[in-house]
Formats: sequence, structure tokens, C-alpha cells
Amino acid sequence: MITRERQPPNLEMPFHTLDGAITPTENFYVRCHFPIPQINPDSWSLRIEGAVDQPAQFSLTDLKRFPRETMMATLECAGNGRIFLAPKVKGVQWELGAVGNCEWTGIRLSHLLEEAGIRSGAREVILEGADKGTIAELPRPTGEIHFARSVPIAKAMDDVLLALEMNGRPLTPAHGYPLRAIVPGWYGMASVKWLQRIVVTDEPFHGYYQTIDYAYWRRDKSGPVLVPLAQMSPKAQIARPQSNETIPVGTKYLVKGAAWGGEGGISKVEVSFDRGSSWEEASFNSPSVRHSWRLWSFTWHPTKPGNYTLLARATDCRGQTQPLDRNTDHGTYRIDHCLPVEVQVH
Ligand SMILES: Nc1nc2c(c(=O)[nH]1)N[C@H]1C(S)=C(S)[C@@H](COP(=O)(O)O)O[C@H]1N2
Ligand SMILES: [Mo]
Repeated sequence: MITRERQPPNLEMPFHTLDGAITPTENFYVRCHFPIPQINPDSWSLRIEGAVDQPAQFSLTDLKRFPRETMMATLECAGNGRIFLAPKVKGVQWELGAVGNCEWTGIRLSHLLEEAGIRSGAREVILEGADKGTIAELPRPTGEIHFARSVPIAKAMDDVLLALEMNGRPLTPAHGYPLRAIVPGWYGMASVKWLQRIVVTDEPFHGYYQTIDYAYWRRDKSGPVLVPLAQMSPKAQIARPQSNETIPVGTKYLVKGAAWGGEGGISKVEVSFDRGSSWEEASFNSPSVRHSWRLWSFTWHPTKPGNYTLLARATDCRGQTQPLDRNTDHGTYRIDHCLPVEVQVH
């Protein structure tokens, strides 16, 4: 793992080590805003409150009576690829490895919400983590805050999972032990770790991590509006070759990577060897699973020596294709344009 920050731990997978559709837990990136909270599983509980008929509290044993489910889902940090932005911007300088795909096992958030009984008029569900700390940069609230994000009721009732396990083992402390949310298809910040409280609200939540932080400018008729980051954009990344590799002329070279995001899954990946002037279609090496990445590859026959800029781009089932150029309205997040891999053929 590449250490981007030691305390709190912020680690990324060296993306060139991509090998298989499932990211082993020890290679799964770690993104923490605050120190990992010390949680005693025996005294831990999850509270549900707000616009519900029956506020409730669940211990780990209480959660055992709900049916378990396993789903595969890709998490990508909204700042993944930030190191490629020019000019440089603040924030963790992720390269390509703040993304991973694994199997999450737990219970549906909808089961807990149904039991608590959502009041009519409820709009959002706030997920709060047990981690807390102070924010250094202005603007900021005074004192300690918890990491928290909200999802609309429809998403909460549809497919949000409260995960106890990752890749068949209890969550590790860094990944949210004992319980975390998995919000499939959304950037990682929505998948709140170390869950301790769920608040149903009848108003949109304007917490720190979806206004000052983790928001972007969306253009509409009235002009740019600040909206919380949500769905992951379609994105393909190249794992092989790595930048600055030298490739012998005349060989068959397997270019490979992964693609995820967008609505309804990835339907096409293309590769360019000339900085986007022409594109060739890659083949898929794993099936289309909703909210999970797809591995792809392309056999390249470089016949002329020289410097080459490789790009990859993904298209989702709705026909949305990754752009070539950076959308600066995305600020320091949602780095979904094609990222170059420079190689030398000799
Ligand atoms: N409680 C809490 N949840 C959190 C975070 C956090 O700092 N605290 N980081 C978020 C961000 S920005 C990302 S990208 C994912 C990363 O999950 P991982 O560390 O398991 O890869 O967790 C999200 N959930
Ligand atoms: Mo993130």
C-alpha cells in the first residue's frame, strides 16, 4: 500500500497490482478523516431516531435477527486521481488506487427503517460515524464534529447495505468495524464507517461533509448550484502499463484495467494510443454486475518506436461516456476525465 498520510491512516492500493475482480481486504484503500475510533463490540449500539414512529437501539446481537445479504460493490473515493490535477489542489494526493471492489455482507438499511417506521414527509436518512475531530481549515464549525452524510429515503430503502463483513470476514477497524454503510454506486464518502446513529429527517441535511466538503457545482438554468457528491461517474483506469514503462517494439502487449460507475453498469471501454485521436474497443474479462467494476483488456501491437500516451474511457448503459477534459466545476473531486499513461516503445 502507498501511505498518503500516516495519522489518521490514508492508504492507497498501487493500482498496477490490480489482479482479479475482488480487491483483497489488505489492498483495499483506507480513507479516514479522523483517528480510527476505539469501539468495544459489547457496548456498541446503533440508534435510529428522528422522523420515525419507534426510535430504536440495536446491539450487535440484536442485528443478528435480520436477514443477511451479500453484495459486490465498488467504492471509489471522490478524490481518486487528484494527483493528476493541474494546477495542484489541496487534499490527499491520490493517484489511481483509492478504489476497490469487494463483497460486503450485512443487512439492508430498509429492514431497520421499516421496523422503526418512517413518518410520512421524511426525506433523508443521515448516517453518522463514531469518529470525530476538529476541522483545521476555514470555513468550519467550532469544536468536534462527527463524520456524517445523508442519502435520500428512496436510496436508503432501495439498496443501502449495513455491512458487518468485507470479503467474508468481519470489517477491520480501518474499514469501519463493527458496522458501516455501503451506498452502492455512490462515491465512497457516502459509505459511512463506524456507524453509531441513523437520523431520519424531513429536511435536506446540510452537514459539513456534503456542503463545505464533498460537494461540486452543477450547472442548471439558474446558474451553478452547489450539490452534494453522489453517484460515481463512469470511469476506466489503466492498471497496465504503468506510466514511464518501456515496451519492446513488435511485441503483443496486454493493456488492462478496470471500469466502474455510471448508471446501470459499464457497457463499453475503449483505449487510445494517440492521446484520444483514435479509439479501439477493449474486451471485458468479468461480467457486468450492477455497482461493481468490470475488468477489461486490450492486446496492443506497437510496431513503431516512440513515445505514446495511452488513455482509456468508459461508457455506461445509458450511453454516458467519460470526457477527455477536466470539468473544473467538480473542484477537487469527481476526477472522471481520461487520465494519461505515458510509455516509451523502443
Ligand atoms: N465515519 C467515517 N466514514 C467514512 C469516512 C470517514 O472518514 N469516517 N471516509 C469516507 C470516505 S471519504 C471514503 S472514500 C470511504 C473509504 O472507505 P474505506 O476506508 O473502507 O476504503 O469511507 C467513507 N466513510
Ligand atoms: Mo473519499
